[in-house]
Amino acid sequence: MALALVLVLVVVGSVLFHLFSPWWWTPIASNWDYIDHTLVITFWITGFVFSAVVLFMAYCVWRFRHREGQTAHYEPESRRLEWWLTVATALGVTAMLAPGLYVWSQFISVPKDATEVEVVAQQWQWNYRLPGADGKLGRSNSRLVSSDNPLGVDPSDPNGQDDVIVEAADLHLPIGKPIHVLLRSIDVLHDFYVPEFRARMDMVPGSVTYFWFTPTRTGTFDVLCAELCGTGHTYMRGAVTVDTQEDYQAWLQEQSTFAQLSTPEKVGALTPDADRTGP
Ligand SMILES: [Cu+2]
Repeated sequence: MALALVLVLVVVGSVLFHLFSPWWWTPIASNWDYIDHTLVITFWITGFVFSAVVLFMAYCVWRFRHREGQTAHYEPESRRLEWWLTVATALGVTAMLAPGLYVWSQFISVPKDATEVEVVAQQWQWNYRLPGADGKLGRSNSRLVSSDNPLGVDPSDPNGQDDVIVEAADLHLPIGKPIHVLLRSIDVLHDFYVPEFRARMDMVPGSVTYFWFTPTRTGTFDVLCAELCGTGHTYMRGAVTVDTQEDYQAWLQEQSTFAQLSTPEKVGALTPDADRTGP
């Protein structure tokens, strides 16, 4: 009897813990509320099944408790029960998988008007590259990586000359514009993760992975590496700031292009007549 009661309390306690838990997602800052919905659906299904199974166990412990003179029936098979359980399980698994597949197809279907932003990971820092005035990122190759060319931008590609290079510093993005995130690594596996964006993706040396999102809220958010990448993994932190359009432009003006970094005397002026000194 006590055991049945404990099982019931486990269910009640788990549900209450879920409802009153202080741990929940950080407030969302992107268009991916679909991802939150899929998690809620999974919570409902797994929560329902967990409660049903444990309550059924409690019921059995109570209903079929030891009684003098009572013996168990031997019933190795029940076709009806097997069918019923197979169909119910298949429906439950489908209900958990289908929303995820739907979200995934959206996650990798980049809108045509999205701006490309490249994230380049290395042990143990985050670098970024934004297309310059031409709106195009130049070719890159990790064989070209050097101290003067930390992201391995191909100097022979004219599209790359005006690319904005952000090395080991914070990324800024304008609010409300879709961003096509291209992910590269120049050494080992990393994973670009900003919890508020509800988006992350592994970065695989030798290939370019991608996803897209639209920032929906201004603020500064942590960038985490979500793939164990060596002894400095836990320190591989960064920040991305979502700005209003004006703040974003102001930040952009202070960044250096690939051409400027290659010819150090010109560093610091995106526009030739900018009335400022370089970083
Ligand atoms: Cu990493």
